[in-house]
Amino acid sequence: MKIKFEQILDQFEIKGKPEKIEPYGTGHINDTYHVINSNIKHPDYLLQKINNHIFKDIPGLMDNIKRVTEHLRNKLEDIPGSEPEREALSLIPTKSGSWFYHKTNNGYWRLYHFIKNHNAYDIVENPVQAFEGGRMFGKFIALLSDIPGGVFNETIPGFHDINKRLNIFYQTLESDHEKRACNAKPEIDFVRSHGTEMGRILQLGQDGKIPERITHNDTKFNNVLLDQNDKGLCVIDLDTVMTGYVHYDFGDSIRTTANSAAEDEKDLSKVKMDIKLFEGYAKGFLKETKDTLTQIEIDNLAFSAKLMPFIIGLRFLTDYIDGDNYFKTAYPDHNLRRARTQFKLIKSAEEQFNRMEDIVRKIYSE
Ligand code: ADP
Ligand code: GN1
Ligand code: MG
Repeated sequence: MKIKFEQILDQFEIKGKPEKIEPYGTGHINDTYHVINSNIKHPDYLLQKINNHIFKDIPGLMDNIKRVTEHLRNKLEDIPGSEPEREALSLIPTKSGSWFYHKTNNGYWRLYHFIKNHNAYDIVENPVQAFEGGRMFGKFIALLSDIPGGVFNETIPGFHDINKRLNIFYQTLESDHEKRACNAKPEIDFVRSHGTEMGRILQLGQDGKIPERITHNDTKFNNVLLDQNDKGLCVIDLDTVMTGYVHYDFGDSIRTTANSAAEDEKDLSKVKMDIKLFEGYAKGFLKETKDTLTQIEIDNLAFSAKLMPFIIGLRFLTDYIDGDNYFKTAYPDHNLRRARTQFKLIKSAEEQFNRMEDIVRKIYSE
């Protein structure tokens, strides 16, 4: 069905006149478009069709985003030298005063200011970029630590709950309705042999040994924008901001930041945990969070760099076996390839784990 962009944009309080609308970015979940304004005096916009197969409570999700963006803007206004308009996402309201537009059979749409002159990286090139990413995601947790308004809406129930993810995996494997499990034997064995050890963070949380925090929960490196000089600019993709453990954010970032190759690299010999990138990210992240985090949280940061590739690799593998219903894919075994890179990254982390732990300890004690 052809999308009637003009009619959708007309619902929002926009300035100027849209001249061009182009698909934008490499996200796996929402449909994203850059709306280019005909008048350069007015801003460009970022239009998104929110994935309502994945997010079942869009009013709740948008309420979370409104709270987060407003709080960040307020905090940034008090930090000298900040540019709140560029350093926090800003939603454009609809003409009827809502933060999203919905029409039956036409999906759910939201509009942000487009943050111009940014860099977004699927692969990190050097430890300075890694540091900036770490600093931004660390600052994000720090700035949200005093957000008022109570509990967040849980936009995807049990999003990083390892037990739930394993249960879904084993159910999907049992049904194997696409007859794909036979193509993924080594990956299935990897899950079987690693599942138990991956319960550690959830167990620490359930035992009350690590605190719940407001976390981003989708901290892959292309979800932070850097400026044109590669200085950290803005944390984006706020759909999954909700209660979590700091390890979810640290580990998910390391998964993409310190992987020397792309998330879907076919040549597994290129996939490694790059220790310099790990160190760069950890330095940036701890610069912003080390006064807040507890000793047990710190002690488990390096472990989270195995946990998050496991959880996300498990989700890619589950989606592959299930017939690719969740993540956007570009070719038939795309999700299997993605799962393979995650598991290869874990193997590389296992080989260097003592060093990773030493690095975290050293940065923390400096
Ligand atoms: P998804 O959930 O599909 O990953 P994102 O919210 O991450 O969607 O957006 C997809 C891409 O769009 C991002 O990776 C980034 O490149 C770009 N993007 C998102 N928000 C903005 C914004 N406000 N300004 C400029 N670019 C943006
Ligand atoms: C999705 O939305 P995006 O592309 O930034 C996914 C993450 C995965 C990631 C893997 C809501 O992130 O959980 O880690 O793909 N987001 C959601 O690349 O499922
Ligand atoms: Mg994204």
